[in-house]
Formats: sequence, structure tokens, C-alpha cells
Amino acid sequence: MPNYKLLPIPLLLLGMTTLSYAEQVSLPTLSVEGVAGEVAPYTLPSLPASTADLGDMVKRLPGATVNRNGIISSIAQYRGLFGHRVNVKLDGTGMHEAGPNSMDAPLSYLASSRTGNVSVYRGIAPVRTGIETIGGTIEAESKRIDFATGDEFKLHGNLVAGYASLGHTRQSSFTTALTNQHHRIQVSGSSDRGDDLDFKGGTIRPTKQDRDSLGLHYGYQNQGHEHEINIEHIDMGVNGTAALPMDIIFFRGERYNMKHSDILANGNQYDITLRYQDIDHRMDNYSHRTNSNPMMHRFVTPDVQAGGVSFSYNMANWTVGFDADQAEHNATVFNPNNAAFFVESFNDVERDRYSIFTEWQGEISEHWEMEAGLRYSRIEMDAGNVDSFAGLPMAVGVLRDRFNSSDLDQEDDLIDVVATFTRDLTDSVGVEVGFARKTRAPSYHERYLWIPLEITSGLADGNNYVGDVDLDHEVAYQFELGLDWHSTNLAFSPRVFYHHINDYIQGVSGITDMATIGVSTVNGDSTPLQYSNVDAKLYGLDANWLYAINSEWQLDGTVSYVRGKRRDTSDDLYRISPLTARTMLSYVQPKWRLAIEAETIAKQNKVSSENGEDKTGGYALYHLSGQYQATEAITLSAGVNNLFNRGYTDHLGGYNRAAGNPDIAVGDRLPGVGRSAYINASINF
Ligand SMILES: [Cu+2]
Repeated sequence: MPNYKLLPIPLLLLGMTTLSYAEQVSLPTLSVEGVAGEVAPYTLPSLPASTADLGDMVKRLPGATVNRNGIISSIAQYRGLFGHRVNVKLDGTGMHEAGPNSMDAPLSYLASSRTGNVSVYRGIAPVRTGIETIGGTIEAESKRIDFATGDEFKLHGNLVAGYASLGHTRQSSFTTALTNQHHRIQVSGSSDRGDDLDFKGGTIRPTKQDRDSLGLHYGYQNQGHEHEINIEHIDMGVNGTAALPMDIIFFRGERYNMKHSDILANGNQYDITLRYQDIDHRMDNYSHRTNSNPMMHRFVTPDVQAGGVSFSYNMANWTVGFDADQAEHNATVFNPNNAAFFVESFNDVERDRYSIFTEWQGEISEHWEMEAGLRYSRIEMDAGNVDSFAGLPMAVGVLRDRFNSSDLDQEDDLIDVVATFTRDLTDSVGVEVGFARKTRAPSYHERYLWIPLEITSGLADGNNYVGDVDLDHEVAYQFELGLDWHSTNLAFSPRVFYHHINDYIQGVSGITDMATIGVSTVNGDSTPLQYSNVDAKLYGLDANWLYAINSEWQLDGTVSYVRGKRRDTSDDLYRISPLTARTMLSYVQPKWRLAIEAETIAKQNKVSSENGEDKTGGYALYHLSGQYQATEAITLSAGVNNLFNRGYTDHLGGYNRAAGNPDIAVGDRLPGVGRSAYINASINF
């Protein structure tokens, strides 16, 4: 059979342009021989980045997009499910957000310039990829310099510097390491800065960006043993989040992990990972946006401490393992002009997960292969008693006392089951069928938000929400059917899917409690929503494809479509990505390439009336990009995004919440960004 894999075209092109510089091109999981199916996870190497936001890379994966609440606050969406439903891993480990509005969604922790690749487990994520994977698993890996050969230490590295005209965005990174065959000592870092971004009719404020990261990594390997210690420091400064009621003042802290893996004499292998993170955050509603009422100035100081352990053991067709993590969250609201004011929105909230799993992978008949998995998880949640400033309206005290006397200690038992079957129909066509039951326990916001506030894990619909301690967990029944068709110059991998979700958690109107309504009205929304269990379904299709017209001209693209509906009412689900297609035409030469890409987005008129969501129109954007391999070590890239400076509205971009902008009224949809010319240099040594 032809050993032709569905390479995402940028990789194919990089592969072609840099064949003689093979060490510069990371080809991690893409070459599997003798399989017609697509490699899992589907991996895209990083492109020379025109923006600092990793979300822009995730958007290139079939079926994936991002809900953008700020300049680096991108929340992954996969097939219409987003937020805590999607399991996002960085360098192999999951993480916990410090911000109760997901300002620091996982994708915000890795700069584009330091990113090695992004990947998605297309369709149903295997149970081994995480505890709550109802909406799939997306991964990103930072650049990494591998062990060398021989005993002598060698110094290698990669430097990136880039500039984009939109917001005078500057990005830079370094990844450098001393390595020999046993040791690798790596230091890496990144810096992103940018001013407010323009759109066709003015400026979006605030859209400043400011983020630094520093990583220290040590690895040791010897005959199958491997140890690794990684420390990542993150320092986000002021970053605008115009779609949210406050802006980021900072996120600061560290993530640590230790990995150990061993191949035993009998060929079995085990991996163990320990991780810990400690992140502090501050946000406010007056430093970087207009707020003319000093008594309504507020700042919030959330934090998270979380730790976890994962273990897996592989033998022949079987994998068994366990995962456990514990996270503790706090968030208190203050008024800078009244030292006595405080509201503990979350106090000592704990969310602990204990989970075991097993997977089996292998041939079940002459033609069929199966991957089956079973995972049991126990989610234990609890919250400390909350307190608030005595001078607040009496109704606040009523809500507080009611919350403190309710049964805050809650448990959920989750069972996930996955079975995926694949077979080759011909040498070039493979088929995949998958079935799953996937689950998610309520988030701590959905369960413990006792005072009506806009603390929503970044839903950004403008509504105040209240939680419900007694929420049930979500259960999804998922079906997937896919084809992988590869010939020598054509690849096409379409997938159709259906999710039937019971107890889907979403905000529901109709609260009658007078204390809740009274407090919410003072907080700016007389019709708050309550997190509730409803029923939902999502279905759709996504595909990626690649066509080599000849050795110089190539076409590639993705198409993603999803429809999300309530089953208990006739409403549609909120913030569902419109039909999206990307089509890129490239001209490739050994040392350079040029490409033009069309990003076409349909209108979205299937919107949630429960969330008060506005429809958006369709549009097409054109992007021009080029790369030039100047020397063996230096790659130069340049391009223009939104070539025709088209004005448009990203359906997933939210509504303006920042007052004082003459160009965009509060409550209007945030416009999409304008034209940006960029240049980028990458040096390997
Ligand atoms: Cu925040």
C-alpha cells in the first residue's frame, strides 16, 4: 500500500523545503507505516506565528476553534463543547485555572513562539487522555531539545523574534539546551508585548498584551529509564479582556512536574508523573477601562493551588493506570475605595478527582482493530463557609447564610466507556466507527456560586449566574463514523458525529427567589440565570483534506460544522461555532514557499435565546504567507492576515463590556481584528 500519510500541508511544505535540514523539522507522531487510518492524535507543527495566541493554532485543527474573551484568553471549543468540557493538556499534563472566568484558560499559558505543536484526538478521546474528556482532548507541546548522542555535551537552541503591525505586537522566545546522551539541561523563555488592536472602524480597547514565561528543564535517560523535572514560571501582566467585566492585572506563579518512565526487562513500560501548581491572579474593572462610579470599582484576587499524580502501566495490548488530582480555589471581591468591603465569592473550594482506567488495543478479527477503554472516577467537592461585608443589602446575608447551611460536601461517580473500531477497506481507504459514554461532574462555579455574579468560566454572555449545589453530572452518549482516504497525491479524512447529552449543565432563566433577584438587580442583571441540568444534543461533521496538484502547487483545507440543540426545549445551544472552512493554495520551491489562504465563515442564526445570544453574519478573510529558508539555520517568514482589511464579527468573540470606547458601544458584538502584516525570524543553532 502507498505509505502516504495525511500531512497537514504546512508540515508537508516544511518537510519539502527543509529536507536537508532535517533536524529542524519535528516529525513526532506523523509517520506510521502500514496503516490507512489517520495518526492519533492529529498533530500540527507550529507555524511561524503571526500572533502570540495559541488559540490561533488550535483553530487550524479540524473541528476545533476558540471562544475568544481577550487577547490571550482563548477557550478551546471542540465540536460545540468548550470550557471545562474539553481536556486541554500542555506538555502532557492537565492544569487548573486560577481565574473563575477562565481568563487564564490553559491555552494562555503557552506562547505561540514557544510552541512545538498542537494536536487533537479526533472524535472520541481515549480514556487514557484524562479524567473528564466529554468534549475531547486537545494537546499542545512546547519546543524541546532532545538528548544528543555520545558523552560530549552539545549546546543547541532555537531563537524566535517576530513583529506584527496590528497592535505593534512583539514576540520572542528562546529554547536552548546542553545535552549529551544521558543528560539534557534546557532553559526556555518567551516574551509577548502588544498595544490595543485595530479593526476596520476603530480600536478595540483594551486589547493590550503582556506575558512572559520561563522554563527550566532537566532530563536524564539511561537504557529505557527516563527522569524529568520541569519548572515553568508564568508572568502575565495587563492583558485586555474586553468581552469580560474585568481585565487581567496579573497571573503569576509556577507549575512543576516530575516524570519518571521505565522499560522493564519483560518489555512492559510504566510512567509516573507528579505535578503541582500555584497561581495568583488579580483582575479589576477600573484600571484599564472607563468606570466613572468609584463606588462600583472592584478588584478580585483569585488563586489556585493544585497537585496531582498519574500512573500508567503498559503490557502487550493492555494499559492500566490511575490519575488523581486535588485543587483548591479562592476568590474574594474588594472595593479599592472602601477598605471594609469584601465578598468571598469562593472560599476554600476543593475539587478532588480520583480515577482508575484500563484500555485494550488490538486486532479482534482478520480485518478489524479495536481500542476499548473503561474509566471510573470519583469527584469529591466541598466549599468553605463564605462571608461578606456587613454593610451590603440584607438579601446578600440571606443568600450567604442559606449557602453556608446547605450540604456543600458533594460526590459524583463517573463511568466512561469507549470503543473504537477501525479497518482498512482497501489499501488507501480506512474506516473508523466509535461509541462512547463520557461524563463530566459540575465545575466549582456551577455548584458553588452563591451570589449572582458574572462568574461563568468565561461564558461572557453578559448574564449573572447562580450555582446549584445539587447539580447532577453530565452524561454524553457519543457516536462517530469516519473515513480516511489516502492516495499518492490526495488525502481526505471526513468524520460525522452525534452526541446525546443528558443533564447538560447550562444557565436557565425563571428564578423566582426574591433574595437572588434583588441582589442580581443591584449587580446589574434583573434576570439572572441558574446553572441547571437540561438535555442537549450536538451533531455535525468535520474533515481535513490535502491535494497535491503537482510538485509545486498544493491545496489543503479543513471544514467544520456543528449543530447544538436543547432536547428539553426548542432552544439552540449557546456560542456554537458557525460552519467554517479553511482553504489554502501553496506554491512550493525547495527554499521558499508562498501561500494564500481563505477562511470562510458562514452566518450563525442558530443562537440561544436563553442566553440572549445575537446572530452574526458570514464573511471571508484572506491571508497571505511566505517562508524563506535563508541559510541552513535561519528561516524567515512574513505575511499579511486579513489582506483586504475586511470588517467582520467573530461569532465566538463575545460582546464589548468595556465602557469608554468611542468606537464600540457596551453590549455590541466585539468586531474582528483588522489587517496585520507580520515578519518572523527563527534561528536554529
Ligand atoms: Cu480573572
